Amino acid sequence: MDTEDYIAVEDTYNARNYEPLDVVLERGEGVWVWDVEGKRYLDCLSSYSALNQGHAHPRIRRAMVRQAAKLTLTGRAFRNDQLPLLAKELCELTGYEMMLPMNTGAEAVETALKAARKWGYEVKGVPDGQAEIIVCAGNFHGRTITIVGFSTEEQYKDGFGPFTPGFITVPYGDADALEASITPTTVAFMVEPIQGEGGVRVPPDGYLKRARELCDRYDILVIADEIQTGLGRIGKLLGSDWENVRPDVVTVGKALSGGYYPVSAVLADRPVLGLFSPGDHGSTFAGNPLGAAVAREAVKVLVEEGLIENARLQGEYLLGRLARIESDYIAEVRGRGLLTGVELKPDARGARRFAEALKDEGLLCKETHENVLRFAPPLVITREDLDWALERIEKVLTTL
Ligand code: IF1
Repeated sequence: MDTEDYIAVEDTYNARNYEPLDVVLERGEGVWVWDVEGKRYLDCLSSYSALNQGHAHPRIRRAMVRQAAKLTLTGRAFRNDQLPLLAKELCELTGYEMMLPMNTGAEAVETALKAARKWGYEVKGVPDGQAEIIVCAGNFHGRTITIVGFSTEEQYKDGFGPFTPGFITVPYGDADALEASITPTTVAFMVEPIQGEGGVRVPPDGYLKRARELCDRYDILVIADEIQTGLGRIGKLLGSDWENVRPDVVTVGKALSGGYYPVSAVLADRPVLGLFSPGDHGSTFAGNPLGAAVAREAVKVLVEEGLIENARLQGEYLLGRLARIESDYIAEVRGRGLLTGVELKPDARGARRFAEALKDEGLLCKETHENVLRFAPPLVITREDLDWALERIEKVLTTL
């Protein structure tokens, strides 16, 4: 079968909830992937930051194969020898007292929202059923009905109502608007250190610190959704580290998987996660030994191979080079670490055609919000590979 054959089969049997580029991949290694025709591409999406360690990292594969041969799933009715070690290692690395494992990012976010509401009722004393959580316009936190209910992207909501009450939306980056929206029943403020899908939007310096101060003053939990910005993506262990802000609750996912097996988690101290009693919450695969073994190795690789620092250094270089591209199409270059976006002017007629042209040049990236090209390669990328990518990005942005 060739590319067209695979596309025809997929489009016959698979729901069309994505519009992928017409490239059919069959192998990946590091920053490179190969399609079924044997053509090589540099992956500048990293599966939306789930491949920080690169494709098919050998250490993580060995950890997965070794555990797969021993014990893959027990159900949380019993204990296993991997989850305790993941919990300890993740808590020691991030400085939180407890973690609660889930599978996908959306599940970690839902868990964080449940924890915040429970804390609001049992600790803050908010009357039952009246908890409010403040979220940001332009957010992306997942695709469940509760989460899309507080999205400001109409398409994510269209046809899926009615939605969960108790969410207030404020403009991203505006601490005054945040303060104005706080009420006596506000229990949490959830924020992404950088809005990925929102178009790689970086908030004003000091925004997270101001939000932290406001939440301290009004006894409100700060939930940082680090599912995309965390685990090295923007050049720090957690995105909120850039402002030395310590959220009360952190969600992680994506790269916790090492690109092998979905693992997500909520991190917080005992006053929050200690509120869960047996039976309050759960999930069939959450905390399974296979995922825990993979996540342990995925985190070790991030730290031991210096990928967080590499993301910071290579990201500075990438942003600097992108900012110097002289193209009439470019409206703005923004981002941090290896989460970067190039916003195109309206007369560029949308980012998709540039992503298609870059594919033909051997570089895979994703357009977001019509006119932003997102460049987010695996954190293992070298300066040489980055130059290879930049040569093609510059060519397409100056000649299309
Ligand atoms: C899609 C992008 C979108 C996330 C943050 C939670 C989740 C995500 C900050 C949910 C997931 C993915 C989902 C995927 C495309 C991608 C994405 F921003 F990363 F590019 F959509 F906004 N918090 N983001 O970014 O995690 O349940 O997917 O494991 O849904 O199209 P998940």
